[in-house]
This record gives sequence, C-alpha cells and structure tokens, in this order.
Amino acid sequence: MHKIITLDEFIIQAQRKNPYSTGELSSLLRDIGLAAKIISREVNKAGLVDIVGQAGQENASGEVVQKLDVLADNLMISCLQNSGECCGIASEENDHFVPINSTHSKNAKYVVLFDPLDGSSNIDVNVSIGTIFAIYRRTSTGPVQLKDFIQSGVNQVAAGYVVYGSSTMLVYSTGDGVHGFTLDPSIGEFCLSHENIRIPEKGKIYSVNQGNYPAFDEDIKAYVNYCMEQSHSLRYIGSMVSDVHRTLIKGGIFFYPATTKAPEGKLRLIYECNPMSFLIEQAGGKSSNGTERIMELKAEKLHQRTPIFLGNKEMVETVEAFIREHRTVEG
Ligand code: P6P
Repeated sequence: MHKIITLDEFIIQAQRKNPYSTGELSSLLRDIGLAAKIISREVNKAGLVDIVGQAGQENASGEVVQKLDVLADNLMISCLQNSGECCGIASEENDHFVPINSTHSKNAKYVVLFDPLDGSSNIDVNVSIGTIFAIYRRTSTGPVQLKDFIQSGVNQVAAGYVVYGSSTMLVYSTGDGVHGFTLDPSIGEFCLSHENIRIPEKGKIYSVNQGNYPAFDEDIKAYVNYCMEQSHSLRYIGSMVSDVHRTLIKGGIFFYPATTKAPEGKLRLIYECNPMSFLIEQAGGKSSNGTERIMELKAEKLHQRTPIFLGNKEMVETVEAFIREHRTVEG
C-alpha cells in the first residue's frame, strides 16, 4: 500500500530538518490547513443553495447565510486567532489590517496575509476558486503596525494556495521547494500528492483575458500576436489560483497586464502576486511586472495592484523583451 504522508506529518518532518525551528510556523501552517478543509466543505455545499440558502438570506436552520468569501475570511481569521502564532492578519475582505490581541497572539512573531476566496464570482458556475496566503515575520515591536504587512515579497517566510476544484489541493512552500497535498475527504486529511513541484522548462500555453486586447499597450498586443503566431494554446479560467496552478503543473505563462481600464493592473501585490511569485520562483520559474521582479516591488498600501507576468523563465523573459524593445523604440 502506498505510504500516506499527511500535511501535518510533512510539516513536522520539515520542522525536524531545521534545528532552530520552534514549531510556531508549523502550527500556523497546520491551522491554515484546517481552515482550508472547512472552506472546502462550505464551497462544495455552495451548489445546494436551496438547502443552504443564499447569502443574506436565512437557511433551513434560520441562520443568516454569509457570502462565501465573507465566510472564508471569517474562517481564516478564526483559525489563525486560535493558533496563537499570528499577531495580525490582512486580507482582501478587510480595508485595514486586523491585530490579533489575545495574550498569546499579540506576542507572536508572524503575520498572515490572504485572499480568502479568490475568484469567488465563479462559484455560481462551478468553476474552481481558491485561497491564497503569505506568511511574514513581523518587523515591529509592540502593537502590530502597517509596515509588518507591506513588506517586500522577498521577506516571505512561507506562501501557498488552496484550489477548490475537481479535488481540493493545498500547495505551499517555506523556501525549500513547492509541495502539493490533495484532500482525501474520506479521512479528512491533506495527503502528499505532488512533492517538490518543478515548473516544466518549456511552455506552450499563454493565459490572459484576451477580451482585454483592445485595452492592452502595443507591446502586450505584439506579445499576444506572437503567442498566436507560435500556435501557443490559450487557456484562461478567470480564477488566478486555477490559472497559476495549471501554469505551475503544465508550464506556460499567466499574465494580467496593465490596461487602459486598469492602469496598475487588477491583481493585488501583497496577498495575490507576492505569494504566487514566491511559489513560481521556488518551482524554478519567474515572475515580474514586465520590467521588475514582483517580489522586489515596494508595497505602499495594503490593496496595491500590479501588472504580473509569471510562469516559465523563457516565456516571461520573452514578454519582457517585447516590453523592453517597445520602450526602446518609443524612447
Ligand atoms: P478578469 C477573479 O475575479 C480575479 O480576482 C482573479 O482570480 C482572476 O485572475 C482575475 O480576477 C480575472 O479578472 O478581468 O479577467 O475577469
């Protein structure tokens, strides 16, 4: 029988490799895994609206049903509060960061940033969605401060995502490779299914909302035309976690460039682009805003957006060359 290695076992084994590890990060990762299992259960029920009720309405038990992304946000916060290893969180669903002030938590050394349910607009058409998270060591002392949350992506201690798709998978890295775990609902455990994921060297898939083509800059239009001339396949799910997961496993490039409608791009730097870039780089790929490494970008605000191009090194460097050449010509 194939040996099952659960997420908890894998985390503990990884902790044992680090003699200075105190177990706090391990505990945090296990709590994120717990939140993921509960969110997965709720997402899988979403299709049963008549039973569970729609957001804002009461369900069969008379409870007010929350929008799934609000529910996911509350679940992540609750699990992180219980962990005692997190002194503050920042998420897409909260305008400001949220200190966690319980006796144990307020002295904890980690902050967690997350998008609790990315792509939630796809829920009602049964398209896979996901949770994205990033973990940093706080830099301040005393009450947690904004600067603890808007650190450069290179300071990430760990990052990962959960994709709620045909199966629920948790993929994460603590800087020692990227590892994927598939949820076995029959035992309620995330089981190691993809150890040390490496992005394929070559890619023939480009992933962009080509409907925005008229709103792209000329250099991006030129690159999209190049992808079509190369007979690359266009795959776009419209859920970042799903598009990045496919890119990680099958190779290719995922990009959300600046457009005339979104001059800063659409995706958020600190809780979408930085964690995904951490994983892509750990798997041997590249991630930039077209000219600079994503993880070296300076964050000024919690909900700051950035253009992003991530995937195979070769494909990202090709689009960077298109951008560089266009800017040289433009002068
Ligand atoms: P568009 C989902 O709404 C999301 O935030 C990401 O998950 C996804 O990559 C992007 O927006 C899709 O945006 O403009 O192509 O629908």
